[in-house]
Amino acid sequence: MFDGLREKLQKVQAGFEQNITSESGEPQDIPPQEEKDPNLLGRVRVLITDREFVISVKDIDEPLNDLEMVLLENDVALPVAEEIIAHIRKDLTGKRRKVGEKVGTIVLSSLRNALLDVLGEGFDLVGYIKNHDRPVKILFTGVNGTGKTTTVAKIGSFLKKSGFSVVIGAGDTFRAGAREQIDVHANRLGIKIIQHQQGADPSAVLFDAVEYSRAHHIDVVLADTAGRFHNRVNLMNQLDKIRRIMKPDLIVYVDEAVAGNDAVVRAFEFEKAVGADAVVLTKADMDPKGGAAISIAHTIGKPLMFLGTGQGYDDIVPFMPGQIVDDLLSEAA
Ligand SMILES: Nc1nc2c(ncn2[C@@H]2O[C@H](COP(=O)(O)OP(=O)(O)O)[C@@H](O)[C@H]2O)c(=O)[nH]1
Ligand SMILES: [Mg+2]
Repeated sequence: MFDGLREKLQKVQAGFEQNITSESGEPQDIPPQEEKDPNLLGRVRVLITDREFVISVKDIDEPLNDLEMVLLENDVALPVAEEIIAHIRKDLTGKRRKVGEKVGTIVLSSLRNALLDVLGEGFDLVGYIKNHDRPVKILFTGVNGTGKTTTVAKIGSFLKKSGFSVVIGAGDTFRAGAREQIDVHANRLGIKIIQHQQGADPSAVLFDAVEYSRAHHIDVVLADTAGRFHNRVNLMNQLDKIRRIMKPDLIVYVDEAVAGNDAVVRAFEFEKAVGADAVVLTKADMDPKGGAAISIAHTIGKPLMFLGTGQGYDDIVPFMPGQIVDDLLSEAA
């Protein structure tokens, strides 16, 4: 996951270290009168070891430019890349570095904080469900083929393993074969599914799924829907109707990490049009860049909840910003 970006970040870190180390030079000369007096030798040593380097703008300008290029080349949205750069510039400029203190440690911690700042806090779905009236109704939306249906199945499996009862509403009544696809997933996972005929009104299906869940004291309703683009008026109106009738507690926008900046732009448009409370990015396993994962929460102001990491039911991980950043900044592939 995000291997290309990880590799490039290593190089940028090395660039920072090299520049700061060489540009800062040696500590200033010892005052001559002290140097001549052998009795003062002890005191002078202390002065040297206590001396600090001050990191200046010119030490970091070039590696910061390199970092910005790396971020942009890896699909990080421009405003987000700029925010990261500004954060590090502010943090490092004028920073005092003691003789003997490693440049790498300072740079790493600054880069780490800058990334954490834009990644947000993630979304604890299990915690949310525990503190919420039942059933918790979760509506999944997004464009075609990004992995909504697979994500519904994965999250169903994840929630079942976390001890919750789950019902799936087969709200994609539009695409041929969609009902069968979700039906197969639900059966394999032993999850109850509510479905109507192909072509039926998805609002009616999802309303039934909610009613069923109420009657049977189910914890969570997962509502799959047909893919749609935000500029297709009819389909967006249909989504609006689903929202009014089903009254979801959470709207989850699903897109694929590999779509990079397109995913970020689409998420922004969906958020504006129908709202979104959280985001799932699928196919992170196929994404060497990581730009969408880094940019999406900051751009739309909604947390990233899960990353999809493969085609199996267990290939989904709750988005943990600290873990992602540690992973990105570690040397291990
Ligand atoms: N590699 C990979 N493939 C995924 C992931 N999530 C979904 N897919 C695949 O993407 C394709 C489309 O998924 P689907 O759930 O039908 O998308 P939908 O049209 O949005 O419902 C399927 O072949 C899935 O197996 C993921 O996290 N990683
Ligand atoms: Mg689907």
